[in-house]
Amino acid sequence: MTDKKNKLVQTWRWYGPSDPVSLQDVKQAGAVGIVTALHHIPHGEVWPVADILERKAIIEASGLHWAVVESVPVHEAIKTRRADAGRYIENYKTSIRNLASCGIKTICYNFMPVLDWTRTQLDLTMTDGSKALYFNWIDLIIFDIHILQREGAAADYSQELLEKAKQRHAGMSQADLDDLRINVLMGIPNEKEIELEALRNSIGEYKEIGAEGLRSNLTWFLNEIADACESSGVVMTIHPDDPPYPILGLPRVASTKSDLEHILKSVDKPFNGICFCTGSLGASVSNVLTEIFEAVKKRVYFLHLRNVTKDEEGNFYEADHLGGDVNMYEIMKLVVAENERRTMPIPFRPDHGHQMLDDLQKVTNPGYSAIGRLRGLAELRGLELGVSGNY
Ligand code: CS2
Ligand code: MN
Repeated sequence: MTDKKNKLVQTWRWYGPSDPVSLQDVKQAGAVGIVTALHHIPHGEVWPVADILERKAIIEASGLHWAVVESVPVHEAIKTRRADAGRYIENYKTSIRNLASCGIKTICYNFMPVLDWTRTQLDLTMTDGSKALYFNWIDLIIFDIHILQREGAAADYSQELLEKAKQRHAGMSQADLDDLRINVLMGIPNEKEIELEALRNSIGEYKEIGAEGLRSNLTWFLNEIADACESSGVVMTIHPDDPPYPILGLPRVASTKSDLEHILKSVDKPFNGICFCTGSLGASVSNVLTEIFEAVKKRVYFLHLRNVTKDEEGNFYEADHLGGDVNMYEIMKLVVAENERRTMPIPFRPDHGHQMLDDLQKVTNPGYSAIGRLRGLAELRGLELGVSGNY
């Protein structure tokens, strides 16, 4: 008998056969698990077993395994609990069972209204010449007021920020504004982009629902899928809001320690878990990540380890994995300790990375180029080994 301790499972997000990063690249980066989704299935429709098996076979033919599904998107009808939400719940449950029948049992999802992560710039140049994703409040205000033209938007911002936005806007060309629109609306690669008009309508809908309404819709969703998850052994991991505060008048329910504790308590069953994303949670000036991890760790089934650097205004850019405001060493110590007491080791991925080296000349998915993530994964792997001594 050996008493070998668990190591974290090193994973990599792969967007499927159309991803410019190949499975062989992933192997060379040293990952063993794949995080992927069937992006060709429209949101809300059932994921057929045949499609799941096909994707699984491609992954396994490369000597990798499908570790986590990110994401099975939660349809807007469920988040807003529209009259036809029941149909989408049934479809979601079928997808859960289908995935489980193929042996894929960890699902990541988010409960952010309409938009997945939001950034105002996708190519902020770092001092070393690499490019990072960036969120800037002044640009968001310009988007909100001048591009989206959301009713009552100005009331959400301080006079000081509004004045700065006014000045910056005065110096912007139409091309600058077009870029800003594209950047803000851009999200996860392979996912359909939302039109401004549709976004405006959704914002109106969520205004009625509010944070409390959204919270209870999440509880309802989790209760509805509980049986499907428990009977098939699937765990659900909610990804935190990114950024972790309300934007564009949209409510947020997964941004803070108390949000996450509330989610776990609201449906207090092991299947109801968390994707602990240090980059998303770390973008808030008030989140203390080590405290959040300690509070929710028993139900963390998936980790996104990435870093951010913030300024006093709350703007942030995505920093090197071991270089930003999140003390990754402190986090890793807690993660390693938790992972060692698990029966099943926890999968993690480097989440995003900088566009750098040869990738600067390539067309890449923002945040998802190969080399920056390879660097991130390598640093995190070394950090884990250094912390655990588990060679
Ligand atoms: C991801 C998330 O690319 C990313 O930042 O970490 O946006 C994640 O894919 C979804 O929110 C999960 O549903
Ligand atoms: Mn993440």
